[in-house]
Amino acid sequence: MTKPKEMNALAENPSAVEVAKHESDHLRGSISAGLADDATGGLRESDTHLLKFHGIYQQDDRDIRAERDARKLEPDYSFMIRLRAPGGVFSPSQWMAVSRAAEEMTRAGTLRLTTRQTLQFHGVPKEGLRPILRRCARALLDSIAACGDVNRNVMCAPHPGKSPAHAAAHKVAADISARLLPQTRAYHEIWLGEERVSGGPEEREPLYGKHYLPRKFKIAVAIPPSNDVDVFAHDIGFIADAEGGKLRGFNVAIGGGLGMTHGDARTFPRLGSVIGFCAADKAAEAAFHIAAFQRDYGDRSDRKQARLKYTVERLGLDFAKRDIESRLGWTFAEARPFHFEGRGDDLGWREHADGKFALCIFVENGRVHSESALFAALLEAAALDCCDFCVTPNQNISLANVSSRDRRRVADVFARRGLDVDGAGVSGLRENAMACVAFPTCPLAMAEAERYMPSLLAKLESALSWLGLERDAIVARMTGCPNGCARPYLGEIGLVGKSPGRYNLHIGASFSGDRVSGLYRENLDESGIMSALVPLLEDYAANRNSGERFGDFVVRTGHVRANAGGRDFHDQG
Ligand code: SRM
Ligand code: SF4
Repeated sequence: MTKPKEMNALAENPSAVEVAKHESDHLRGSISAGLADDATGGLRESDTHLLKFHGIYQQDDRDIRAERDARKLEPDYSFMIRLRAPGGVFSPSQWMAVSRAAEEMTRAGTLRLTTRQTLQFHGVPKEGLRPILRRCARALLDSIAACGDVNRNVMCAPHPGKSPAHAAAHKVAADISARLLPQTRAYHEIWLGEERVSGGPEEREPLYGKHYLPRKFKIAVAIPPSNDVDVFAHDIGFIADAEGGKLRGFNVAIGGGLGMTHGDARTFPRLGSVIGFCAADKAAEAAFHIAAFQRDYGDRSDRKQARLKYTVERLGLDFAKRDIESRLGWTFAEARPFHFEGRGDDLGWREHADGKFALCIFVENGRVHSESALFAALLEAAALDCCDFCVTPNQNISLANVSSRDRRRVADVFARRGLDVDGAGVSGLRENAMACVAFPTCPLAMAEAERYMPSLLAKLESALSWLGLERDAIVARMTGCPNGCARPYLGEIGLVGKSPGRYNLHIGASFSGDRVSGLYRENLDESGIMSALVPLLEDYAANRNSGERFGDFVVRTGHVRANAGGRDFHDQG
């Protein structure tokens, strides 16, 4: 049997992040001292690694980086905070709190709905971190473990009121989130002013130990036939068996993940592999022990090989399954059949099983500016105190749990501002599109995404309209680098940034998210993207079979081969 790697790798050749964790006193490091240092707007590098475990990223405004550098000024530092919200649900008072915080306490003045169903604040100055986190805490919100080498925000098919199975699945997502939450009080001490008990018992992390996980860890809960959470993109995907509306349990998929590096064939997107079925009340325990397997066997010297997907590829799925089962003391049952149909949101009003209503509103790339009519309308709807705010995995917002009596009041808030809430004016392409943040805040961006995609879509929409495809749903995703934050390798069209204005074009993922795309053309500028895509769309309009999706069409007609991801991802043969 292979020996657990954790301490070996630490002793041999630990990465800088492993060293930072090792010396951090359970994620405290010297963050508090750094916050008190007003000679710089940033923090020490080792602390910036630890900060992520608190849901915070140090960033700088990349639009003005070169200019500041030329003037010998330090980068224009500020911080991004990512909240933790299992299943993406915020109460009306929480929505009001985060909206006001975004408006009053951030330089960006925006709320950013993320692809993993939570909210980010951008542009928080160093001295504003404690005040904003305290304001969130008063609204019973925190950013613990929203980032870092721990289990992140747990996604769940929105939203609890949709059916009894959704309610039960959200409870499971909340249980998983609680069970895998770090136990250290570092967050409470640093940000909320909790006193450390001196001479108390030694702090213990039953799952994470002193070194936490080798890398980020992500979990999603899907309820077929919708795969809106993109369940195969996660370290663990729970696929509900909810036939007849009752949650019976989950097929469990492990080892999914999308991030890769241009030019490094050792890195690749991989779809999660189903290892069996477990009862609903065993899901949190299963998640705990799958994470423990990754804790013990994940690579701690090379962060590019440290995700569970590489551990599974290196040790084999059978080994992983057996090891996890021996930790659990029980075995997974045989996987049950399941079927996914799509990943989009139902925009507009929908009535749900409990007789309540939900209004799902399109938010382009998840960005809500505080000066926009949408921001004001959402705030006013929150003040009515009659709906929950659910962030969807497509970066949209659903106002859920609305009684028939309150439906008119909520609708009026948007109608008065002339806002299109049923998505009638949004093309099928745009409705199913996502772009990651990229410039100006993301330090890893190589090209624009969120700021560029709307205008590229407008050009593609002109082509779609003369081809009669403007209402066709096509899943298109863009990222500013190959890390995959808007899940581009699961787009029927995926554009992945290479350098400013240049993108790799991937095509051929399935509409339901169970097949990744293949690389079709490299290093394209806008005219290259149009010249590559428009003929494909023309071919699709003229020659598709009845009901055939764009991703399936380009595979069937041989424009790209069906790609299973994993080690074969780069094999274009
Ligand atoms: Fe991501 C890093 C934004 C979902 C894969 N991601 C980042 C950072 C924090 C850049 C950094 O490390 O400094 C980006 C911050 C940009 C900014 O200014 O806000 C960032 N990721 C995002 C968000 C906000 C994109 C969005 O447009 O919504 C998403 C936040 C999700 C959340 O609420 O937790 C986001 N990131 C994803 C996803 C999609 C998913 O999980 O479903 C992926 C691909 C799936 C996966 O994990 O494999 C993803 N992000 C990455 C990676 C590559 C990880 C890897 O295994 O190689 C990085 C870079 C890293 O970890 O080294 C990264
Ligand atoms: Fe940044 Fe790359 Fe993620 Fe986009 S995909 S947010 S550019 S890390």
